[in-house]
Amino acid sequence: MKIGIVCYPTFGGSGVVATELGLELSKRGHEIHFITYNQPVRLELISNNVHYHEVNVPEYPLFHYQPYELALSSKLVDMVKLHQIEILHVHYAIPHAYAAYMAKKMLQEEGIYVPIVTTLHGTDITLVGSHPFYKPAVTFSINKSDAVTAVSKSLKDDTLRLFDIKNDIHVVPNFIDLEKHDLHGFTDCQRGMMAKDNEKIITHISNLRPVKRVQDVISVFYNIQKEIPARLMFIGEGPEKEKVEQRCIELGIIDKVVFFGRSNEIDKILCFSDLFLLPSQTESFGLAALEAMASGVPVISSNTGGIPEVNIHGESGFLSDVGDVKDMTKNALYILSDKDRLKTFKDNARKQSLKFDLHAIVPQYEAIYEDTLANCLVL
Ligand code: GMT
Repeated sequence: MKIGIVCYPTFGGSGVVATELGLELSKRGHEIHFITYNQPVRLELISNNVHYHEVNVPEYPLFHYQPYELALSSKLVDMVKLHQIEILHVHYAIPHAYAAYMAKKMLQEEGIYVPIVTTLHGTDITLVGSHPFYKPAVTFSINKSDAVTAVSKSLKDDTLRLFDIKNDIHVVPNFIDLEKHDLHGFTDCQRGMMAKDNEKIITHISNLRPVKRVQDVISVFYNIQKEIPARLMFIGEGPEKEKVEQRCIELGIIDKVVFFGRSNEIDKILCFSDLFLLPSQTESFGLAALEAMASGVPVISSNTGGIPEVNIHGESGFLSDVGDVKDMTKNALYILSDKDRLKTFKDNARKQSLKFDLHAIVPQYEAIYEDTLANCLVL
């Protein structure tokens, strides 16, 4: 199949999922065309059947806001025609589903039919999409998609609760390339460079937005390091970064915290981690938690959204109410304070991640593409 993938090219989970999906589909013989405004961060390899087409939005003094949707729709029309793309898979509804629908209508005028699969990722439904400013356009573009998927059951339920949806929504969970996190094949785990032998390594990865509640990460870590020697690894950049640094200085723990910024070496950092913290306000899935678990790192998280579908309470880690720093601290210390217990939680975390093996999940997307194409031939 010739598949066009539209996504955000940034470090966010939706872009990561879209990129990993495209790369795996290309290995399975499909021709993949990424269409976005920058080369996706995890798209290191462009090959015979992986292509990248940049959407450019020229600046013009009249525009207070650059019309990205318009440029994207036009690019989609051009790329579908040039490369005979058969299906468009858009990740994150805003504005991708809307732009794809416009492209589809323009192409129909020329007798070309290209169906759209929309994958809902999280805040395109919860925090942003359901805002009255966007809701009518998001509802319309979900209903006009030829197939819709959500990355968790919780996100599907939220979508049906918040919008008037006429379409079926398929739950296709996020996935992980377990080989990349293969604990035995990994030889470059330089723990000694990051911490002393007696120190536990706690990790948090996110785009440091308010929804991630990074101040709770600091609070939990502060409590942990009062009881046992520990260091905190912070991966990611975002609007909360300065406040986080300032708080670490105020609490006198800045020398125990390492800020990696936007790192492409997530697997190396997770390799030497003992515990992962994800205290988010809302989280449709929690891809970062899955990546941690695949590296054998137990997760202390909030029990919001789709996280309970990923992190199993008392097995791969623990879940607490949003903002319950005390409970998160108690659970973290319970796991970290006993060597054998830590080993059990690490093994369980890895075992739980096996349920999200990309070899099991990617064929679900292929089946949706095939059904969607077959249905549109019937129409
Ligand atoms: O929705 C967002 O906040 C952005 C999005 C992203 O691009 O990072 O994150 C969402 O999609 C991820 C991939 O499906 C999920 O793992 C995240 O849980 C989800 N974020 C939220 O729901 C806050």
